[in-house]
Amino acid sequence: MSKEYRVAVAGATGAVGRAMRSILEERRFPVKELIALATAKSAGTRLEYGGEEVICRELTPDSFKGVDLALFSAGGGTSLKFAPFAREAGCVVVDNSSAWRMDPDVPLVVPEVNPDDVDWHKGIIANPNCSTIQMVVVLKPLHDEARIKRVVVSTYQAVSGTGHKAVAELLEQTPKVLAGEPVQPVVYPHQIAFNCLPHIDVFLEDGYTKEERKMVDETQKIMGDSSIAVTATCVRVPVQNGHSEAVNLQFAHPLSVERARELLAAAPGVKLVDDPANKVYPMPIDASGRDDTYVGRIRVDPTAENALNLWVVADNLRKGAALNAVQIAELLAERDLVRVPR
Ligand code: L14
Repeated sequence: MSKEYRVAVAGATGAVGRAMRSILEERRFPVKELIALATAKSAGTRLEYGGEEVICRELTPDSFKGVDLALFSAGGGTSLKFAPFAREAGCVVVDNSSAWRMDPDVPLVVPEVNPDDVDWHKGIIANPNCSTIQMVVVLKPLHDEARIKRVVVSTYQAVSGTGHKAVAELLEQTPKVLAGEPVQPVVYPHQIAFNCLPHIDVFLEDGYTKEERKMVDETQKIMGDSSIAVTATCVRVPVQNGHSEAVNLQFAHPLSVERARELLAAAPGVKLVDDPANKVYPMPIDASGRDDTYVGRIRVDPTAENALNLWVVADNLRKGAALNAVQIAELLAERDLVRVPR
């Protein structure tokens, strides 16, 4: 008999929380009981799991008694405050916020890249940033072959990453702008319909945004190589779901386009979609709702030695968040690590 677990989802009513519930179901994670947790405001919300009604409860310090595993996606402040209560109660946390990612005692895991980092968890495992996850699944096989020295990435990020309210804001602004009516931005600082905002998360002292900083720090931590230089520009675009990235890579050793395609075609979690002659390349409308990370437009950058350009697209709510978190949970279950080491 394989084990079954009591699994909590904290932030159950959010965009990622909803995806976590459906992905646990889809992948038949061994859930004995699903506990839906959210803020007091959402407590009482009727949700469904495995064909049965689940009533959302308020997240409190006592929420984790008898719970084996908690998937958190309720914002950094909530994770900082409540993950320690979970761990105290013997409940392992997979946290989707940025709160714990760079803590040296917390593994930061993308199962296709650094699965063995789950082995040293102390009760909390962090799920990386959406833009970082889809980039590193593509970088990993190329790095193993030709060693990446430098990454220059620009992102084209969908509004769903910010949550339901941001999706609604894009959908509401679009017909208004078409009708020539004024729009009132609420979630974003500026109009998002028919626009691009080079601003995701907060600005830091050095002029970069925190989203850009996360891509640098998290890439090095996940790849286990702080010699990889990364520089990022993160941009919000009026796409509903699915992040895209233009990635420029410089390698220590030569890597042909043909060999890169071969490596990526064989890489776990990656699908090569690269047939420009037939107008075939990855797009967010195709990646949305899917699990793989799509890569195409692979070509030589003739302006530097051993350099390639490519284009990466994935569903930011799935591989960028909920799916990766559930894959971490699966790794923990496989390795019998759904317990807090004492
Ligand atoms: O997990 O798209 O660090 O507004 C923070 C920004 C998640 C996406 C994170 C967005 C991100 C979010």
